[in-house]
Amino acid sequence: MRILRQTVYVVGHKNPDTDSVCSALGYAALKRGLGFPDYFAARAGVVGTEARFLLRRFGLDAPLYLPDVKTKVQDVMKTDLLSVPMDAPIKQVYHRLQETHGKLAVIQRPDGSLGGIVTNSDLAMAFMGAVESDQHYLRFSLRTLLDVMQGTLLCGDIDAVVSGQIFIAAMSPPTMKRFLQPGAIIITGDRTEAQKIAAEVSACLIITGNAKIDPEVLAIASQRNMPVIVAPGDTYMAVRNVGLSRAVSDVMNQEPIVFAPEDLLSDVIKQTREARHRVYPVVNEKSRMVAGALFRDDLFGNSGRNLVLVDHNEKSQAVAGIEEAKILEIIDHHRLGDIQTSGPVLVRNEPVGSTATIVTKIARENAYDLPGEICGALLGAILSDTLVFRSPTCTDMDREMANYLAGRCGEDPEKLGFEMLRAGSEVESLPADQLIRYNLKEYHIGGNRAAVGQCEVVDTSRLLTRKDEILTEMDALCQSRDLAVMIMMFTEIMRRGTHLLITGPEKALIAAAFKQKFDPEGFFLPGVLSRKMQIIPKVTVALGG
Ligand SMILES: [Mn+2]
Repeated sequence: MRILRQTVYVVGHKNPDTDSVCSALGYAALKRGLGFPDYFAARAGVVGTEARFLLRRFGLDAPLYLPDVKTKVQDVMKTDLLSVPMDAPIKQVYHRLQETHGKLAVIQRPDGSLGGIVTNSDLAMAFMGAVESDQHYLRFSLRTLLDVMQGTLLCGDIDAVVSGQIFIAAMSPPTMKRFLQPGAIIITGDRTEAQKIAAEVSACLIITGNAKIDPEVLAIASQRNMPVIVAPGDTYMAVRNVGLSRAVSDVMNQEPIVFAPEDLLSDVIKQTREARHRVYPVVNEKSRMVAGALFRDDLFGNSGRNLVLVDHNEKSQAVAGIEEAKILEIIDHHRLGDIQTSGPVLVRNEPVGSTATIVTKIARENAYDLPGEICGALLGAILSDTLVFRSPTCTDMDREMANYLAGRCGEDPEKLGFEMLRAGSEVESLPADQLIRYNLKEYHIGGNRAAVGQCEVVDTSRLLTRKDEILTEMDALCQSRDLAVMIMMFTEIMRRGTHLLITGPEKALIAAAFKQKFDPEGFFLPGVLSRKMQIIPKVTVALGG
């Protein structure tokens, strides 16, 4: 799909959990249903097994994968370009540029690849060059010349390409003989003597004013297979038209600076600081086909991609390149973090158990009936975030919206919830490096960085047999991301508690926050199920945020 500027992406956080995936789908569907066709669900990472189960169950496609939202050349380039073949006469190119109010013509080779570009100023320069030079050497295709001059070919091969010095036979025959070089292109009127000299030595004879040609002259020319053209208009017009019949490839810029559609706009701005051309062609890297053109005016002042953030509001959790994007709305149920916007934003943040609850609420406020399959996905998201209504984050509002959605999609919440959690617990078999990143969120607290991962598991003790391997990966992540602390939560819904593993320079501080002495084995916290409500506030206090 081609990415259009007006498209609005509804996107959840990195390492998207079920709520992020389904709320994005739900809110995009709601917006489209309310008459905004440009809203599309996106995701900043891989869909987890739990969300995959829901998508399969309700026959939904995963949101569009959006690894970053940095502005690319394809977001701002123009695609309605004038493109002409290599042999188009410059007269035609000039007229088409005027008609289309264009500033640029793209010259395409027969295979569609870029031959070069021509701007209005290139055309002007070509003329000035011709005026200022004392060499009047030209090359053109006979077919093109006839077309431009509206002339008639009396003899010669129409497919020929003619080249030579332009010579106006205005002088008397003896003077003409003195100046004329063999192989010239001669333009003259109804002057039989001059025509005759031309037929003997020149490369091409152009007779103006639709004048008659002497049969003897034509016989000589035919014998030499030399092109003879009769054209309307006076000699001045003929001379101009010969100049305008030149192929555009003769005057084009053959080696313009080009960019690819995927190039980052920020890189382009850096690279063009010196060159400062008015326009750059955009060419597909593989096919070499012309995709568009980037005008200097397009480089600046664009507001980036349009986003609605769901299920997060912190920069560290947002899709890469968020600083270049334009945030239109935030719909979330987490603490307010550090995101800054350039303009006012609609923010809807409610202390409920899931973003899907808020999305459902907005749909009902607008009296809009979400499609059944979207209701199923939103129900799954509420069940996932509230651990089937058992998390302390679960509110009456979550239950109310879940019951409404269950009625609309015909599912039993408890049954769907546990089926989904079972499908999601495949996470236990992931390699340790993937396991810790599976549902990981990063926080900037005070001047510190902290990361907290959470996995819902069926049997914590079985997973803890891999503790050493998991701690090694956690340590490595601490190092590479310069984290003050990294916490893994292994939440067991049946036992209604969470086992914590902690690494990082501030691990003892975090253990103390939970009234524990640090132990590499970690510790089990009965009743703790929620990262947001039961872990993050303590981490925030401990790290002095
Ligand atoms: Mn959520």
